[in-house]
Amino acid sequence: MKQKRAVAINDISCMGKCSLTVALPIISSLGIETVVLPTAVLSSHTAFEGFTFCDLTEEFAPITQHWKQRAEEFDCIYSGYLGSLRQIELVEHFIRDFKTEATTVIIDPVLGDHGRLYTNFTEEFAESMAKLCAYADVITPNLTEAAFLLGREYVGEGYTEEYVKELLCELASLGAKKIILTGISFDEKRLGIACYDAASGEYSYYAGERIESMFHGTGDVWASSFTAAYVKGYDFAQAAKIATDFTVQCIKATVDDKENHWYGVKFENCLADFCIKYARGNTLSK
Ligand code: PXL
Repeated sequence: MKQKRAVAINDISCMGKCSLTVALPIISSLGIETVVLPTAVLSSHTAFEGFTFCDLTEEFAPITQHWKQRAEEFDCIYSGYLGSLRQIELVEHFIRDFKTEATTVIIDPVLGDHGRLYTNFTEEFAESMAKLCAYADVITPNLTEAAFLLGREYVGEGYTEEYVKELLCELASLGAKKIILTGISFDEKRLGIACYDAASGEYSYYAGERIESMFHGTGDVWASSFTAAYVKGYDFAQAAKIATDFTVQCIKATVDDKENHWYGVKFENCLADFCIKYARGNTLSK
């Protein structure tokens, strides 16, 4: 019987626990084959000083042509950090070439956090990412990314649920079918996600415990565990809840050791639990 298979399009930050070094173990842990399409190799993620960056854009076409010749298929295309405008274009081509009726496209429009774009990103890049979102079944921006995707002012706190619903509707107008806004908080104790299904108009909010500590890579941990659970067959809102609970657990496993571990969470210590809780059930291709 066929195993479910996802392709993760993201960078390899050799050190720092984000992008592919997080996506590969987390998605694989639920029994899903995880094919990788690396967009760049960095010595570490960009929050480390002095990181190196080797762009892999030129590898994109030969790798994907090889897969195309072999008529490879994917149950899920999951894209994250993209290094250039050209790469956004190539991901668009990739989706056009490989998406079938059975393929779920999940785009995490990685752009920034805390109201600021990550190093090397521009507003033009954000505009292009907004166009890519039209190809997605699910997008998973945080509030910073939502603001840049929509060309709106960033509001990081003191917002209302009405404001969040307005953002979700505007994000849906970019063309994605389902939207999840991450890092949403309506009180000091809880932090969570707001989900919107454009077809049904259904809205839901789920929050976990808010831990007053910031770690890099938690967006990737969230998006990877969401992808794993969604491909596994959990529904949209269930998968979003699973990812939220897992991310909170990973932060809790790290918070006592923040001095040594500022660069990423100790998700490895939580993987066995994730696997035991969610790996059973439907892993077979449609
Ligand atoms: O976690 C998002 C991310 C992915 N890849 C690289 C990054 C970051 C965030 O800083 O620098 C290279």
